[in-house]
Amino acid sequence: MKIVDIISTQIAIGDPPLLNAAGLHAPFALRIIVEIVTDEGIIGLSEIPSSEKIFLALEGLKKVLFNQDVFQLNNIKKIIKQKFGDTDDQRGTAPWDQRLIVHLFSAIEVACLDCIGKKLKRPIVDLLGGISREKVPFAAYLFYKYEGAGGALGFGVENNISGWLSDRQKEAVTPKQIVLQAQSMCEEFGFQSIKLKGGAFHPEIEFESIIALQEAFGPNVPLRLDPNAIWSLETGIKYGKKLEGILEYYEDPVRGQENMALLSKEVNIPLATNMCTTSFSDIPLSIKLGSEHIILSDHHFWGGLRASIELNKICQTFGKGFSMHSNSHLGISMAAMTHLGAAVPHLDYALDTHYPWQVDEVVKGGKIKIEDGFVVVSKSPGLGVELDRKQLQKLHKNYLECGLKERNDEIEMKKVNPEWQFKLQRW
Ligand code: GKR
Ligand code: MG
Repeated sequence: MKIVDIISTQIAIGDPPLLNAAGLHAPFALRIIVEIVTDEGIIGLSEIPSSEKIFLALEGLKKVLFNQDVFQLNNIKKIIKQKFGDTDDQRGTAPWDQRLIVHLFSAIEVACLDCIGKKLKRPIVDLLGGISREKVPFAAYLFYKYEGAGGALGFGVENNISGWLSDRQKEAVTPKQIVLQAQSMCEEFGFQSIKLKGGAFHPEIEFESIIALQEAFGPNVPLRLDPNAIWSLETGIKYGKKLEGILEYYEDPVRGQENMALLSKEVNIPLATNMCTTSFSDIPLSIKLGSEHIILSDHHFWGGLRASIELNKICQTFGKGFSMHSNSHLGISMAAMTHLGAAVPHLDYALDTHYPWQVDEVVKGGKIKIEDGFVVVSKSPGLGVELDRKQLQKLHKNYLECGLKERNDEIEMKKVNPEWQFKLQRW
C-alpha cells in the first residue's frame, strides 16, 4: 500500500487560560491533523502539536515519501532521517517538547499504522503486540487557571451550561478552588488519580493545594504534583520532605538529570519526568545517576507508538515505572494514546490527558468517552476514529483567524502582566 499524498491541516482548538511555569495558555492550542492518502484509497490519520517548523517539514515529506509502502516503517524512518538529519534539535526549556524529528516520526508512523490497521481490519493495539488491558486508566489533570473558557470567548464565559462544562470556566487560584475543580472533573469523568500542574504559584500555595486535595479525597486517591522544573534543589527538597507519604509521584520538581538524582537521594517519593529524561539518548545517564523512577512517555515526543513500546520495555528492564505525558489535544491523539496504553505490558499508573479541557473535536461522533476514569480501547480497524471534515474546516478557519503560529505561554502571560518573565528557576 503506497503513499500518494500527505495532507497536513493546521487547526486551532479552544483552550482555557491555564497557568504553568512557562506562563499562560493562549485561547487556542495549535495542532496539525495529518492524513496519509494511499493508492488503495485508504486514508490514515494522526494528530501532533503544531508549529510552522513542523508544518513546513511535513510539507517537505510529501515528495520524499511519495510511493513509499506504509508497511515499511523502518525505511520511512530512514528517509525522514536522510532529509532532516540523524540527530534531533534540543527539546528546549519549556514544559513541552519542541524537537522536529520525533514529531515527524510520530505523525507519519501513527498515520501509517492507521492505514495498516484499516487494511488488515485490525485495531492499532493489535499491531503493537495486542491487548494488555481492555480499558486504559487516565488521571484528572488540574490546573491553576484564570476565569474563562478559551476559544472564541478568550477570557469570556459561556452561560446556560452546567456541570464540568461550566465549572471548567471558573477561576482556580487558591487551594479551595483547586479542590472544587477536582471534584467537578472527577464527578464528570470518574478519575481515580489526580495530578496538579504546579510551577505557577509560590510552592507553599501548591503544597497547600495538595494537602487540601488529600483532605477532600482521602488517602486512597493517588496525587501528583508537577512544577515543571521551576524549583531550586533546595525548594524541591524542602517541599518533597513535606510531601513524603502524600504524593504518588513528584514530577519534575527540579531541572535536569543531575538535580533530579540529587533530589532523589534526599526525598522519599518516586520522581517522574517528562523534562529530564526525554529521549533514548538520555537513558544511559538516567540509569547511571538514578535521576527518576518513572518516565512519562508521549508518542508525539518519543517518535511514535512503536518507539514508546520500546521505551516501556526499557523502563521495565531497569526497574522504572512508565506513565504518560500529555498536552492540549483532540480525539485522534486520544485514540492513539489509548491504543498505546492498552498495549504496553508494563503500566502501574493512570495516564495524563488534557482532554477534559478541550470542548472542540475533530472526530465523528464527538468526544471520546471517559468513564470511571477509563477509556475503552476501540476494536475498530486502525485508530478507530473517523475525521469529521466539517469540524476540520471549522478548526482550520480558527487557525487562520486566530493569528497564532506557535505556542508561546510567556507572550500570553505578558498580555495579563507585562512585567512577567519566564525563568529557568523561580522558587
Ligand atoms: O499544558 O501547560 C501545560 C503543561 O504544562 C504541558 O505543556 C506540559 O508539557 O503537561 C505537561 C507536563 O506534564 O509537563
Ligand atoms: Mg510534566
